Amino acid sequence: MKPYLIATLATCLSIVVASCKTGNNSKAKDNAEQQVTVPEFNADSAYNHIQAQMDFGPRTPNSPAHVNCGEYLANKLAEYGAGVVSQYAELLAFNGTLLKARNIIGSYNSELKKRILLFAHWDTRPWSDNDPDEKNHRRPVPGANDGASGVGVLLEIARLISQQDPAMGIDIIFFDAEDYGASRFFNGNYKEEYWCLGSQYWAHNPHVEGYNARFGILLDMVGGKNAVFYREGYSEEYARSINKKVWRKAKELGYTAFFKDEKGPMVTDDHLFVNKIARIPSIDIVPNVINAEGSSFGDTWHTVNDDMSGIDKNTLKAVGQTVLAVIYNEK
Ligand code: AHN
Ligand code: ZN
Repeated sequence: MKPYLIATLATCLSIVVASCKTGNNSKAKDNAEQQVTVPEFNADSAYNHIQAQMDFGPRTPNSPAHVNCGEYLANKLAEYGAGVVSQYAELLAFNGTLLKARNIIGSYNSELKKRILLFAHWDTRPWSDNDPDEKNHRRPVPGANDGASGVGVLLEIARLISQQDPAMGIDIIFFDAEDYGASRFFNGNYKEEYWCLGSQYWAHNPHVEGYNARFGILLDMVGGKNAVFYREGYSEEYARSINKKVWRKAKELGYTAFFKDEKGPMVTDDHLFVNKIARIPSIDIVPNVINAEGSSFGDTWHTVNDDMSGIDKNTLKAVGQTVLAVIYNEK
């Protein structure tokens, strides 16, 4: 055989070997990409984030505790590596009160177009008007579950994101003035727009011009004992595939006792306005007690008993781990 022919054959052979290797490598890489590791949600840490908010006292809008807790939450997101923006607005409540409101937004991977929005309300209700004792109706709700729990779970998620980068951009919003809806002793007409003032403001004035996200998840009252989460009604209407995704993941992780794969009632909550006004398909993870008397948010809802004794780490874990698995598996 002529020397140049041998050389040509050898070259061809090495190219075949090389491309063969490349083939194997890219297959191995594909497999590796499918198996993301999801961080371990720490329910003790989430619980401590709830306690820290409770230590300020009720976070009633226009109170010093509200101002101080808002500052604390913005600093906490910054400590966990988020880019933080605060939106300040004076929002008009149903009774004519001007609320000095602050939406607190923490962003990760801000340069990415592919984003997930996670949100919860951080204010607490000025009136415990669902308390069995009428004498308590004008006292503020402590807001361990109704307020602090969603924020506590999201702060724990922020802490974990700071340690391990997900493939998606993530925005965490703590909405203000969600729970200032008309009280039982208000004599006017009921309007659902009296609730969720902070999220309505943000939906009309997003923190980034033209802001969009693939989907949104609202966490509301996600720390109660024996909480059961049904696929909420508006979420089914606006973001059915996201409900499916979340309830499927919860089942995979063994949390079917908390996540019941059945349709639940419609709840006027921050996600409604994120859906209707900002047009980001969003779901609400919110508990319901459904029995012969109808449906409710449980015994402590809008009562003076919504305190730390009603918080269960098992519920925090089920919700936190499910949401983490959803966001880390998205690409
Ligand atoms: C209504 O009661 C109309 N919506 C429940 C929204 C809410 C209040 N979430 C927490 N507190
Ligand atoms: Zn409430």
